Amino acid sequence: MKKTNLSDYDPMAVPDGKGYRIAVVAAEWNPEVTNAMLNGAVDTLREHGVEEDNIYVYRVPGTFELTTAAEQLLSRTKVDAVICIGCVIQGETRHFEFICQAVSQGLTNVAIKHGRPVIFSVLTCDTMQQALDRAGGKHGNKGVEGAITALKMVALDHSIDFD
Ligand code: DLZ
Repeated sequence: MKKTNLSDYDPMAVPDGKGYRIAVVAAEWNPEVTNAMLNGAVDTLREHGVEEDNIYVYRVPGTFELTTAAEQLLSRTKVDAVICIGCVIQGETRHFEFICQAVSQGLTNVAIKHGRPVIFSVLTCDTMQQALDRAGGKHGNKGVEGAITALKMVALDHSIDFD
Protein backbone atom coordinates (compact mmCIF):
# COMPACT_ATOMS: atom_id res chain seq x y z
CA MET A 1 0.00 0.00 0.00
CA LYS A 2 1.28 3.48 -0.86
CA LYS A 3 2.35 5.35 2.25
CA THR A 4 0.89 8.85 2.09
CA ASN A 5 1.21 10.02 5.68
CA LEU A 6 4.89 9.93 6.48
CA SER A 7 4.31 10.47 10.20
CA ASP A 8 2.51 7.16 10.80
CA TYR A 9 4.60 5.26 13.30
CA ASP A 10 4.26 2.75 16.10
CA PRO A 11 4.62 4.71 19.39
CA MET A 12 5.55 1.48 21.18
CA ALA A 13 8.62 1.15 18.96
CA VAL A 14 10.00 4.54 20.02
CA PRO A 15 12.60 4.62 22.81
CA ASP A 16 11.82 6.49 26.03
CA GLY A 17 13.60 9.85 25.84
CA LYS A 18 13.98 10.38 29.60
CA GLY A 19 17.44 11.79 30.25
CA TYR A 20 18.15 12.48 26.57
CA ARG A 21 19.32 16.01 25.69
CA ILE A 22 18.10 17.06 22.27
CA ALA A 23 18.70 20.31 20.40
CA VAL A 24 16.25 21.42 17.73
CA VAL A 25 17.42 24.07 15.25
CA ALA A 26 14.91 25.60 12.84
CA ALA A 27 15.44 27.95 9.92
CA GLU A 28 13.50 31.22 9.81
CA TRP A 29 12.92 31.04 6.04
CA ASN A 30 9.44 29.78 5.14
CA PRO A 31 8.25 30.14 8.76
CA GLU A 32 4.74 28.78 8.15
CA VAL A 33 6.45 25.49 7.32
CA THR A 34 9.40 25.45 9.72
CA ASN A 35 7.33 26.59 12.72
CA ALA A 36 4.88 23.72 12.17
CA MET A 37 7.78 21.27 11.90
CA LEU A 38 9.45 22.72 14.99
CA ASN A 39 6.24 22.40 17.02
CA GLY A 40 5.76 18.85 15.75
CA ALA A 41 9.30 17.90 16.75
CA VAL A 42 9.15 19.44 20.22
CA ASP A 43 5.70 17.98 20.98
CA THR A 44 6.89 14.54 19.90
CA LEU A 45 10.01 14.72 22.07
CA ARG A 46 7.83 15.67 25.06
CA GLU A 47 5.35 12.87 24.32
CA HIS A 48 8.20 10.38 24.38
CA GLY A 49 9.63 11.40 27.72
CA VAL A 50 12.26 14.04 26.96
CA GLU A 51 12.14 16.50 29.85
CA GLU A 52 11.38 20.16 29.08
CA ASP A 53 14.77 21.27 30.43
CA ASN A 54 16.51 18.85 28.06
CA ILE A 55 14.97 20.27 24.87
CA TYR A 56 17.05 23.16 23.49
CA VAL A 57 15.44 25.20 20.71
CA TYR A 58 17.46 27.50 18.44
CA ARG A 59 16.67 29.52 15.32
CA VAL A 60 18.98 30.26 12.38
CA PRO A 61 18.29 32.65 9.48
CA GLY A 62 18.13 30.07 6.67
CA THR A 63 18.56 26.38 5.94
CA PHE A 64 22.14 27.01 4.84
CA GLU A 65 23.04 28.02 8.43
CA LEU A 66 21.85 24.70 9.93
CA THR A 67 25.29 23.17 9.39
CA THR A 68 27.09 25.86 11.38
CA ALA A 69 24.58 25.62 14.22
CA ALA A 70 24.86 21.83 14.38
CA GLU A 71 28.66 22.10 14.50
CA GLN A 72 28.51 24.74 17.24
CA LEU A 73 26.13 22.63 19.32
CA LEU A 74 28.05 19.38 19.00
CA SER A 75 31.45 20.94 19.61
CA ARG A 76 30.42 23.08 22.60
CA THR A 77 27.67 21.15 24.39
CA LYS A 78 26.82 17.64 25.47
CA VAL A 79 23.57 17.32 23.54
CA ASP A 80 22.85 13.76 22.40
CA ALA A 81 21.42 14.78 19.02
CA VAL A 82 20.60 17.79 16.89
CA ILE A 83 17.41 17.91 14.83
CA CYS A 84 17.83 20.35 11.93
CA ILE A 85 14.66 21.80 10.46
CA GLY A 86 14.52 23.73 7.22
CA CYS A 87 12.49 24.24 4.10
CA VAL A 88 13.95 25.11 0.71
CA ILE A 89 11.54 25.94 -2.10
CA GLN A 90 12.62 25.89 -5.73
CA GLY A 91 12.78 29.42 -7.13
CA GLU A 92 13.80 30.98 -10.41
CA THR A 93 17.54 30.77 -9.77
CA ARG A 94 19.93 27.92 -8.92
CA HIS A 95 20.06 28.92 -5.25
CA PHE A 96 17.95 25.87 -4.39
CA GLU A 97 20.55 23.40 -5.68
CA PHE A 98 23.42 25.02 -3.81
CA ILE A 99 21.57 25.26 -0.50
CA CYS A 100 20.27 21.67 -0.68
CA GLN A 101 23.66 20.28 -1.66
CA ALA A 102 25.52 22.28 0.99
CA VAL A 103 23.20 21.45 3.86
CA SER A 104 22.85 17.74 3.11
CA GLN A 105 26.63 17.31 2.77
CA GLY A 106 27.35 19.70 5.64
CA LEU A 107 25.09 17.95 8.12
CA THR A 108 26.47 14.56 7.10
CA ASN A 109 30.01 15.82 7.71
CA VAL A 110 29.11 17.19 11.14
CA ALA A 111 27.43 13.93 12.17
CA ILE A 112 30.43 11.88 11.08
CA LYS A 113 32.93 14.25 12.69
CA HIS A 114 31.23 14.06 16.09
CA GLY A 115 29.79 10.54 15.91
CA ARG A 116 26.46 11.92 17.07
CA PRO A 117 23.08 11.95 15.35
CA VAL A 118 22.32 15.01 13.23
CA ILE A 119 18.82 14.68 11.86
CA PHE A 120 17.98 15.98 8.39
CA SER A 121 14.47 17.39 8.73
CA VAL A 122 14.86 19.58 5.68
CA LEU A 123 12.11 19.79 3.07
CA THR A 124 13.35 20.35 -0.48
CA CYS A 125 10.22 21.10 -2.48
CA ASP A 126 9.14 22.46 -5.83
CA THR A 127 6.16 24.31 -4.36
CA MET A 128 4.97 25.74 -1.07
CA GLN A 129 1.97 23.38 -1.19
CA GLN A 130 4.29 20.36 -1.26
CA ALA A 131 6.03 21.74 1.82
CA LEU A 132 2.79 22.46 3.70
CA ASP A 133 1.60 18.92 2.91
CA ARG A 134 4.67 17.66 4.81
CA ALA A 135 4.52 20.11 7.71
CA GLY A 136 1.31 18.94 9.35
CA GLY A 137 -0.68 18.38 6.15
CA LYS A 138 -1.77 15.32 4.20
CA HIS A 139 1.71 13.79 4.14
CA GLY A 140 2.35 14.14 7.87
CA ASN A 141 4.94 16.27 9.58
CA LYS A 142 8.64 15.91 8.86
CA GLY A 143 9.40 17.49 12.23
CA VAL A 144 7.61 14.63 14.00
CA GLU A 145 9.63 12.15 11.98
CA GLY A 146 12.82 14.00 12.85
CA ALA A 147 12.05 13.67 16.56
CA ILE A 148 11.34 9.94 16.25
CA THR A 149 14.54 9.46 14.28
CA ALA A 150 16.54 11.37 16.89
CA LEU A 151 15.17 9.22 19.72
CA LYS A 152 15.98 6.02 17.86
CA MET A 153 19.48 7.19 16.95
CA VAL A 154 20.31 8.32 20.49
CA ALA A 155 19.14 4.94 21.80
CA LEU A 156 21.39 3.26 19.25
CA ASP A 157 24.30 5.52 20.21
CA HIS A 158 23.87 4.70 23.92
CA SER A 159 23.49 0.96 23.23
CA ILE A 160 26.90 0.80 21.54
CA ASP A 161 28.62 2.97 24.15
CA PHE A 162 30.86 0.28 25.69
CA ASP A 163 34.51 -0.76 25.50
C1 DLZ B 1 18.74 32.81 -0.02
C2 DLZ B 1 17.75 31.76 0.25
C3 DLZ B 1 16.83 31.36 -0.75
C4 DLZ B 1 16.82 31.97 -2.12
N1 DLZ B 1 15.90 30.43 -0.51
C5 DLZ B 1 15.85 29.86 0.72
C6 DLZ B 1 14.87 28.87 1.01
O1 DLZ B 1 14.00 28.51 0.19
N2 DLZ B 1 14.88 28.32 2.25
C7 DLZ B 1 15.80 28.66 3.21
O2 DLZ B 1 15.77 28.11 4.31
N3 DLZ B 1 16.73 29.61 2.96
C8 DLZ B 1 16.76 30.21 1.76
N4 DLZ B 1 17.70 31.17 1.50
C9 DLZ B 1 18.59 31.61 2.62
C10 DLZ B 1 19.83 30.72 2.82
O3 DLZ B 1 19.50 29.51 3.47
C11 DLZ B 1 20.86 31.46 3.70
O4 DLZ B 1 20.24 31.89 4.89
C12 DLZ B 1 21.47 32.67 3.00
O5 DLZ B 1 22.01 32.32 1.74
C13 DLZ B 1 22.58 33.33 3.88
O6 DLZ B 1 23.65 32.41 4.10
